[in-house]
Amino acid sequence: MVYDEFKRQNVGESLIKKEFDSANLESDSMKSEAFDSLQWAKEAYARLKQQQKEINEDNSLTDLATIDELSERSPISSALVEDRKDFTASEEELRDRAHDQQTNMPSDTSSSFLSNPIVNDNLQTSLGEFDEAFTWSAEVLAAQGMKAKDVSVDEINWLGKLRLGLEKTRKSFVTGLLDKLGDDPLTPEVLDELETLLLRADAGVVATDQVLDALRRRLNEEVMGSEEGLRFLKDQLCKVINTPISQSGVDLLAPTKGELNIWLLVGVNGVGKTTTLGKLANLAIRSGYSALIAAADTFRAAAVEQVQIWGDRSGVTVVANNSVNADPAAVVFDAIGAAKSKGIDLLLVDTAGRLQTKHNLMDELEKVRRIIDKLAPDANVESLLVLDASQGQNGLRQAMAFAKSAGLTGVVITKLDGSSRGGVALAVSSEANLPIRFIGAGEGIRDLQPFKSFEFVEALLANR
Ligand SMILES: Nc1nc2c(ncn2[C@@H]2O[C@H](COP(=O)(O)OP(=O)(O)O)[C@@H](O)[C@H]2O)c(=O)[nH]1
Ligand SMILES: [Mg+2]
Repeated sequence: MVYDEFKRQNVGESLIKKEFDSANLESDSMKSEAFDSLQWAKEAYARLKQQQKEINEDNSLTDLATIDELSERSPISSALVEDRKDFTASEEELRDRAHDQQTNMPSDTSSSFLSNPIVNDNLQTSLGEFDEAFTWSAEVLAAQGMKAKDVSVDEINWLGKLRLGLEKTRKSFVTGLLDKLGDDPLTPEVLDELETLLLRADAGVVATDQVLDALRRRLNEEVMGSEEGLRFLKDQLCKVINTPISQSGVDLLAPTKGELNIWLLVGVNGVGKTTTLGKLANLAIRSGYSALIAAADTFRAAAVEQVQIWGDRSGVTVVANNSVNADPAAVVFDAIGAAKSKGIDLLLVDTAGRLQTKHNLMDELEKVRRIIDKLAPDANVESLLVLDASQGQNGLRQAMAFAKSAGLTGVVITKLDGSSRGGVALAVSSEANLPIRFIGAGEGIRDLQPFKSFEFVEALLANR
């Protein structure tokens, strides 16, 4: 049984429904006297510790194992080896190629992972201490209705990472607000302050007005204590972010098994398209989907090499054309052919993002879209705009130029770690009216997760 990370399947449907039906439900369960979140956290920790122990015992064996032996033991490495044998080259050829690529790695890309053996990417992440970070993450998961027995180390670690990543936004935003608020009831002055803070965090005018209007209306009706005010604020933020997600009819975006799903990653240079594609390929393999990558950023030779390395890290085949300035649409053409003949679930398409020749770029994207529509009219096509959070609303405006050519269906926000403009998630939802699908908070292969507004808002407004 594979855990589907796109759907977060073990969590069950009730969780997602709850999040959408009423944002208040989570807080109710958190406040309920019968529910002891510390006890929940302890239970979850004890279970994970035990699980970790078993994995470590297993790993001490795998240290000595060859890749062939590994493939028998783990479904992920077996998919990796299968795919390689079947579709491209022999294990040895692949290693040689990976080695060549590593030595040719362009200096402007992250190379921190190059010293790691490929298989390491697929090992489970490790459990940290039972500390405040763990209990906070546990509380957020419990509040969404998750059972202590269903928690994974990945979910806990991700939430910790997200909270840490949003620290800069939080410091300039929430800390000021919480100081101002203290333990007193909400006042109109606090709301004025909140307005400034939201705008400064790049939440945009539309979302800020919407949230402030709701707060002012509520305040006219009754006095709100600080805790109640904060909960109401969180609910309003969730509401803004959830609007386009609910409208899309899809809570969490996942490929449909047994059908061809084509996801295009578009956006300006340097925002993290290729990195996101690499992380998505890994997420797909970890979740039991077959995947294929089309290296359709043909503008720079280094771009193809970069994609190839990401493909190798997850054992996903990359369709590329190494000739100078090859036609991206031709690469996509080949990739769709290969995906169809292999019955691939998810085809990920990397695209170019140079702005200097903006016009050509838009033509190029339109051409890619036409090829997809013609060759795979029944495919589930997603055109995901990749946005660098650290560029805030400026980045959003620039990126919206892609909307028409690429037929955008969703957004991936990257680099939430180290950005003070995390509020841009609100601008994306309210101004571009696009559902946020994934968020990236780091350069590692696991530093990308399906987006959940509740977790995002909890991390954004965490107390510390
Ligand atoms: N800190 C951080 N860096 C990221 C993230 N996503 C991508 N990057 C880095 O951003 C740089 C550009 O990424 P790349 O994927 O090549 O961008 P592209 O030009 O849009 O394909 C690389 O150095 C990545 O490692 C993220 O979530 N956090
Ligand atoms: Mg790229």
